[in-house]
Amino acid sequence: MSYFPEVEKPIPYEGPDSKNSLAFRYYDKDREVAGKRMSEHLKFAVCYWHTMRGTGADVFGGGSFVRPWGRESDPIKAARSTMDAAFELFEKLGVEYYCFHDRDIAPEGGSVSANHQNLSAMVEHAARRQKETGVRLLWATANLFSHPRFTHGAATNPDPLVFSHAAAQVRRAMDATLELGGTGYVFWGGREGYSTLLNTDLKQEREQMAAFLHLASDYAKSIGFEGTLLIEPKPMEPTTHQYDYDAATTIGFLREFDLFDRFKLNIESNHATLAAHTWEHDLMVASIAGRLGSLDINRGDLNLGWDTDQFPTDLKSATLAMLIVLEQGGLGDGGLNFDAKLRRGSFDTVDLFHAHIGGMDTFAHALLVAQKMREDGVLSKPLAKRYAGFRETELGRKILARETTFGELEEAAAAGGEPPRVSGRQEALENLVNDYLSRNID
Ligand code: XUL
Ligand code: CO
Repeated sequence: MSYFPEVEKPIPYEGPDSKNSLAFRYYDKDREVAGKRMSEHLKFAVCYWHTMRGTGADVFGGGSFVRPWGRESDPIKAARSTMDAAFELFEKLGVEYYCFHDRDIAPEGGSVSANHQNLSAMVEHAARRQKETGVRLLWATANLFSHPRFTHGAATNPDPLVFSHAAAQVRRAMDATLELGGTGYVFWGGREGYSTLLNTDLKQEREQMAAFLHLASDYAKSIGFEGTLLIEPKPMEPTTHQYDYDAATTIGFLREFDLFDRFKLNIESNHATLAAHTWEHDLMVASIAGRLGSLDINRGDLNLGWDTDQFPTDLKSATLAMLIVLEQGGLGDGGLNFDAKLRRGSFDTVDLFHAHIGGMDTFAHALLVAQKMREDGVLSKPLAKRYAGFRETELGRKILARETTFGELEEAAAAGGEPPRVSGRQEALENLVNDYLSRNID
């Protein structure tokens, strides 16, 4: 049976002038860009939770989506039809990866062993579908936030028994990732934070979180998982304050608890904006520390203060992101996971296609613009010029090498006199970026 009869064949590439809403304008997977195929630069992953399990529910009302999958009363049968629909969607979209939480693909069983059994059954089903289609697992994760036992946190819960349940879940989710050939494993600390400091031992909760991450990384090593372990920062929601607030905070935490070499970061656009940063800010902070591993692509709404998880359509933001990704030589094991959901009013299954096509085209277009900007040195040339003093003068080199003293610098200041005033040319650079964004790319 087909779950998406409205899309008969895989979405074709038709070029920028196409008027077909079910075609790509920019995503031409085999096109070579900077020595790699577009699909290698852009390892898109469909996100199982929003795309397959999303209902359109919001805080004011229940689901508005009626899906032809997952309707069977037997939970495992429902999970199977959901997975069959998922793989049909992946193939028709031409997306080569997917991401899931354990509970997205397998239902709660009511006990540790029943949960494990359900997950194993669904991993077996997924392995079959992966083999048939060639679609691969980008990363998996454990849902440590929906079950009521995690109300006060998982690893940072005041009860060690809850900590143990979280460990049991992550253990099996890691086993599943390994079995399915996943190249990453993500930790998003949805409830690892507090709602009030009045009842929170902040010092201990951070220590618990570090202990959990050490245990998880040791376990990954013990089973021979060679993929990347990723932490996904977010400042708040559902907690008032989440410990992995943003890239800088998370990197500081990793250094403080001797975890720096074991984890990279998965940076989500809407999480960065919730932290009052631009996405490129958090990407840059992660990248310069050598810790940028993967991207969750979506966008927020500037008029709303929450995680709206809209599909990414902002070419400028995507281009600035791709500049950073290209500069660090790609994402390695990582990819671009659509952590994005349809609006409540977009309830047709074909809306899923429009949404993903738009997102893929946005990043494909962005990749082309970013590469062109790099070739032309649009930002790198003025940047090199702006900091030339630190590279090209004895004074600058000695400061960076920490081979000078305040005494010596006072002498340099007195001898050099008043420094020349140099404009930052912000507006000119903004205009240049706009110029590249609006050019025809061929
Ligand atoms: C929530 C969020 C998560 C993680 C995976 O805001 O982004 O879905 O990506 O747990
Ligand atoms: Co996310």
